[in-house]
Amino acid sequence: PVAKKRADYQPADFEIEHVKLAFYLDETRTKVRAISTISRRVKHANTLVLDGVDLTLLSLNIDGEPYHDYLQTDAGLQINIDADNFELCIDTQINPEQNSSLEGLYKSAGTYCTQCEAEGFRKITYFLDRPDNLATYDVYIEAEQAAFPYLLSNGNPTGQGELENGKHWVSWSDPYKKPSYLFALVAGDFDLLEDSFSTLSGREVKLQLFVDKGNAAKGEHALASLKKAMAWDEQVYGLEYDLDIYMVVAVDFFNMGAMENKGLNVFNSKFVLADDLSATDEDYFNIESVIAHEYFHNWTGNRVTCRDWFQLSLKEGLTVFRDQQFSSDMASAAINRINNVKVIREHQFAEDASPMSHPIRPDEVMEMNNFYTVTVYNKGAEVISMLHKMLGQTGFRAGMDLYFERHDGQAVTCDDFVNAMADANQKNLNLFKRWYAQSGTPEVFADYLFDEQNQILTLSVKQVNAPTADQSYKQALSIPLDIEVLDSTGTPLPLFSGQQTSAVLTLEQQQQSWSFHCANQPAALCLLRDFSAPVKLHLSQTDEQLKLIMLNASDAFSRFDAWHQLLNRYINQTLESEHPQQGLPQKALCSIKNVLAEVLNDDKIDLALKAEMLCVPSFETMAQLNSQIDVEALLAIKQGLEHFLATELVESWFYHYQNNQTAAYEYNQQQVAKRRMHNVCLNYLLIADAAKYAEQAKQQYLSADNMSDTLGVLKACQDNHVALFDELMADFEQRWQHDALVMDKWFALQAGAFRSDILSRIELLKEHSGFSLRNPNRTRALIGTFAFYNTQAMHHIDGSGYKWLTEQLILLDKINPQVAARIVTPMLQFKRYDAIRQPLIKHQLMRLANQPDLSTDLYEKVSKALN
Ligand code: B3K
Ligand code: ZN
Repeated sequence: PVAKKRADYQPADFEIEHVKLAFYLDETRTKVRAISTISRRVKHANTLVLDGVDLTLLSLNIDGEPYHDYLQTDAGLQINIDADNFELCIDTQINPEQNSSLEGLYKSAGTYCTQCEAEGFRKITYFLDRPDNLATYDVYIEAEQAAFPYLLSNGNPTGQGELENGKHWVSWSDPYKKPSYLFALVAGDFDLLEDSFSTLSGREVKLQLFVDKGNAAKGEHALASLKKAMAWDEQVYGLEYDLDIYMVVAVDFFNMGAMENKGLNVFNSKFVLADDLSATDEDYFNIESVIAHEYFHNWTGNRVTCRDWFQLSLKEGLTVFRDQQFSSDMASAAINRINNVKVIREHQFAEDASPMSHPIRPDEVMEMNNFYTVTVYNKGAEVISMLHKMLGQTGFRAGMDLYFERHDGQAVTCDDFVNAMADANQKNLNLFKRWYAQSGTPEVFADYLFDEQNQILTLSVKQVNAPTADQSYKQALSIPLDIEVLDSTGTPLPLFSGQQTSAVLTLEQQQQSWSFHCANQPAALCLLRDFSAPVKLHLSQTDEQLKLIMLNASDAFSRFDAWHQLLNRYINQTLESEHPQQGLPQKALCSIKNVLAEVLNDDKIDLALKAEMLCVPSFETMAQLNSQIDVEALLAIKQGLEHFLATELVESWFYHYQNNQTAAYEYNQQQVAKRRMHNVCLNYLLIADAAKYAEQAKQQYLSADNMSDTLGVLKACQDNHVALFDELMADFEQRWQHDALVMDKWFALQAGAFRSDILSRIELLKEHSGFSLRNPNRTRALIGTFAFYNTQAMHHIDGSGYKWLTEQLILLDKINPQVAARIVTPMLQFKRYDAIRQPLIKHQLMRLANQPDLSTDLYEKVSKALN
């Protein structure tokens, strides 16, 4: 396979303006007729090149006559034709039943559904399967009525009827031009939830949510979330929905979270279904956010779409930014921001440090599905967030308005977006555009001086952009620093001789300094308030200064971050010491404990933030401290610290455990914070004395009226009380075997347990009647959890984890390459491990590389890693 390059973009010679699709659904032999109205865009062009994969061509007609002047290739059709306007009619046959890649038309547990982004439409019919071909679609669907009473597609329904032999048909028409990746078809039998929304301008929109039979009650939260998202987009961006009907279908077999097909979203049921007993607070949060994300795409993605797939962040970075803004308005803004930053630090920084490093607008792609990444999505959202920070909400909104005014109905580039922002604000953003072109995590080094006599604070900052796997030459970036200066009482000081106590400074050169008025002697500085740029910041501050920030900074992220900086300081000292694998020394442990005790007893700190700060950072977060990963040392540090805090503060944990019981379940922010605190405490209690607190834990399990408290117990005993874990897991399985989404949690808990017999247990679980490699949620729960989160077993020094994972990937790649290519991720960064592990992982990667018929998905990643 060869990579496509962004620089090689060429518009197509022909354009499909309108297409009439007819589907005759059948398990193994679905017939598809596509009648395309085509016009020539480039004079004298005489070859129409259409994409098509795994299709059986039945017939090809042009303007009603059989036509034979074409060539069939692996990638599609080359039709020789010299005409300005013509109608092409192609009949193909496809096999949905056999389609386990879950791309194109496939069957998910009895339901027909489609997934066309990025390049799945070519598995349905021959087409210009590229996002810059915008067409209107009319769709006709025919299927057996009893098994498939609902036949859905994009746009508005235009007709329906019954046929002989138990079949029926429905037709749809979508008035909005769209790229093929937004096409969707669903056929199945469902429970239907209906509601309606009246738009700002007074139009009634019918809302329909389709779920598996018997699950209607579990759709209420998703439907309510949809209405909130619709109202929010009107209020904040003035954007209204544009069709008369908005449909969401939940399916069980889906490669990712959800898909924003025009008027017909298809969702992984994980992001639709919820009720108190079966869904956690996190599930409720995620459903609201994914429902909103897909809805927001209607403008940022569908009305204005991408010119080519290299521009993916145009719609994804922007839509993630919008869904994060929405979530911050709906739930705890502080916790939401902290969690978003964690994703960047734990996963995106790691991706940028890996062989898969790429800019948010990639330059080279072999398999597009490999670029739906934390970089394109989440770093992409941070880049938008920086614009927002620099322009303010009003300026940003003006830029959005101009973007829609200019580009509604078009397929455009990231540059077009930034240009709209620049023009609406009369600002030159050329330098800022480097964020789109450059990969890697900038390191920012800062220092300051205070001239007491003149009350002048001088801040000196420099940026270092180290080479990454994909780019050796780097330029200076434009980096907004949102600053606040605290005095010794923790009060923010007025800056720039005005009243304002915070400011956004933009670093635009390699090195820069600012001198400005500061009302009094600074005691501590926050330079990256709200994580104002996706960078690693280095500013040396004493423990006392960090504590001052922790307890006083006006922004929650800065407080949380100061605490992590303090911790990181001790962790780094240990990592650099002679025996890092002995964990943190007693003195460090005591200092950390004393700080945490203060946090624990500080009533001013918001409960949700407090619970967050009381958790020891994850292995993945700690692994970001160094370019090399010392598995044993990090595990020893983490476990040693947890154990010390658990035992030293055991009375406090017990006290706060008792004091944070929640009343009857409700999904609201107060309860969410309380439950979090409650379960953080329970975890420490079980670490401190598993035998003593087992009864407490069991009681919680037995009396829980919600899944957060149930899972809280299972997680707390997962590594701390094996006997109780096994007992409760057996009970849990009995109780929940009928519920696939809950059973995913069960599989994930099993796969994440640190125990010596884990590999043989996972082997057994693979034989479990509920396990199937064809089901992505299940596969991610069992194999993905092991690979990503079971550090001890996955990175076992004997290499058994790597070997086992590789064997699974070889099997999975044949079934579902997209999912396989996600789960290989932990092995790609093999060079960050020690001298014993490196060759073990490398050996397994080579084994993968040598597989006959390896998918392009895996090939692209594995070959980059081995390069
Ligand atoms: N746009 C889809 C993702 C499609 C992934 C294709 N492999 C979901 C989303 O970002 O909203
Ligand atoms: Zn998206």
